[in-house]
Parts: sequence; structure tokens; C-alpha cells
Amino acid sequence: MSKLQDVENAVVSGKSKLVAGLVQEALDEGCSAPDILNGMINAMGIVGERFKKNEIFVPEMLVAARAMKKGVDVLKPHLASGSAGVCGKAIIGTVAGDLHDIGKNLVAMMIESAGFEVIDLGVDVPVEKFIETVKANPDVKIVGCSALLTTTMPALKSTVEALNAEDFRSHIKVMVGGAPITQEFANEIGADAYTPDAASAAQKAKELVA
Ligand code: B1M
Repeated sequence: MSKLQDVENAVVSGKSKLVAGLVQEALDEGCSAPDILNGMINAMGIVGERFKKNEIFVPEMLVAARAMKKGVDVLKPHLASGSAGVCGKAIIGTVAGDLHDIGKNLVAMMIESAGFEVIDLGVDVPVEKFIETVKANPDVKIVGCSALLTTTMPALKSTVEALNAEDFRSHIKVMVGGAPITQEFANEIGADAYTPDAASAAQKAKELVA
């Protein structure tokens, strides 16, 4: 079995102690960091499908997420290459009520790699926290909001609407993303950009400040 498949299987079964070593072995064997990352993203898709079919439950999703994080830690130096800060500051967070952070962390990592200094507000971020962080950092250029649940799409909407109502809005660009988010939804709530994945988020962030 290929090393990539081993990594994917270890993430699916939540073997966090094995994943870091397997990722390193895959790198040593010449697998590219983006390929390994895509393998782990696929693995989370499999986990999600199993959860949907009631074959596994929240604890299993949690251990798979932990395992993926261990793998991403090993990949990080191979994915992030830019000099942080040359493009300015970006704030990123997962909206209120939502605890999913793997995708948000990948977006933060790729945006940092694209040359931004990233202020990561974490998960379950209330609207007020986004706003006060922009006010405390007047040089912020991008605010990125992530939402992974259909039930937190309204929180994404209210976050973007609250940002849109602020005086600083003309100086910042608002980016949104996450599995249930679409371009149509982004347009509807008044975001400047939607991107489907972390690599395109980094590319778009650079375009928005160019
Ligand atoms: Co949750 N969960 N979860 N979960 N979970 C999903 C999202 C789900 C699709 C699973 C399923 O049913 N198939 C489902 C949502 C269904 C829906 O809303 N329609 C779901 C559910 C229901 C839940 C709970 C409600 C379960 C429960 O308690 N009964 C609960 C909610 C908790 C809460 O948030 N309040 C819950 C909890 C959890 C865990 C905590 C156990 C864990 C998260 C751990 C963590 O993140 N630290 C978890 C996990 C792991 C998942 C799945 C399996 C994997 C998510 C993930 O990390 N994917 C997920 C199923 C799935 O995604 N197929 C699922 C990998 C990641 C790289 O992808 O996050 O999509 P993603 O990010 C991508 C893009 O979306 C994009 O770029 C990223 C990288 O390419 N992107 C952006 C993301 N943010 C962006 C921002 C941008 C631009 C792009 O600009 C700013």
C-alpha cells in the first residue's frame, strides 16, 4: 500500500501517534506536501460520510481531526514559504457557534505563506471580537470568516453584515469560506470574496490587496 494511503487511513482511524511519522515517511519518499495534504483532506471527507451514515460518532470525528492536525504540523514548513507580513495584516476566525478549525487553520497557514501577518481569532468567534480586533489593528487589510455548519451560516451572515456597517469597511476586504458556503451566499451577505479552498483563499487575498 502506498505511503499516501497509509497517511489517509491513519487519519480516518484517528491514529494521531502514527500520523506525524507517516507524513514524514511520505515526504522522505518524495510525495509532495500538497498531495499529502489533499490525502488528509480526503480522509476527513471519508470521516464526514461515515458520521452522516451513523457509522461513527462525534468522538471519532474528534480523534480524526486531532490526527490530521498532527500531520499538518509536519507539513507546515513544506507548505508555508512566504515572508509573513509583506502583504499586510489579515484577521481570520471561525464564526460564533462553530468549532471547526482545520479548514480555517489551513487558510490561515496559506495566507501567511502568501505574505500576510495573520491574527487568528480561533473558533466560535463572536461578531464583536472581529470588530474590536479590526479597530485595534487599523492596518488590517483582510478579514476572513469561516463557517462549516449550515446552522452557522446565519452567524456568518450577521458577522459580515456587522463588518459592512462599520466605518472601517472601506479599508478592509472581507473573505468567506467553508464547506456549506457558496459564491451566491457570499454575494447575498455582502462579502468581497468567496473561495472554496485554502490555496485559492491565499491567491484571492493577494489579489484583493494588490
Ligand atoms: Co463536524 N460536521 N460537527 N466536527 N465535521 C461536519 C462539517 C459535517 C459535514 C459532517 C457530516 O454530517 N457529514 C456536519 C455538518 C452538516 C451540516 O451543517 N450540513 C458536521 C456536524 C453535524 C457537526 C456537529 C453538529 C455534530 C454533533 O455534535 N452532532 C458538531 C458541531 C460542533 C460545532 O461546531 N458547534 C460537529 C463537531 C465536529 C468535531 C468538533 C468533532 C470535529 C471538528 C474538529 C476541529 O475542527 N478541530 C468535526 C469534524 C472533524 C467534521 C468533518 C468530519 C471534517 C471537517 C474538516 O476538518 N474537514 C466534517 C465533514 C466534512 O467536512 N466532510 C464535519 C477538512 C477541512 C480541510 O475542510 O473545513 O471544509 P474544510 O475547509 C476547507 C474549505 O471549506 C475551505 O478551505 C479549507 C481547506 O481547503 N475553507 C475556507 C474553510 N474555511 C474557509 C475560509 C475561507 C476560504 C476557504 O476564507 C476566509
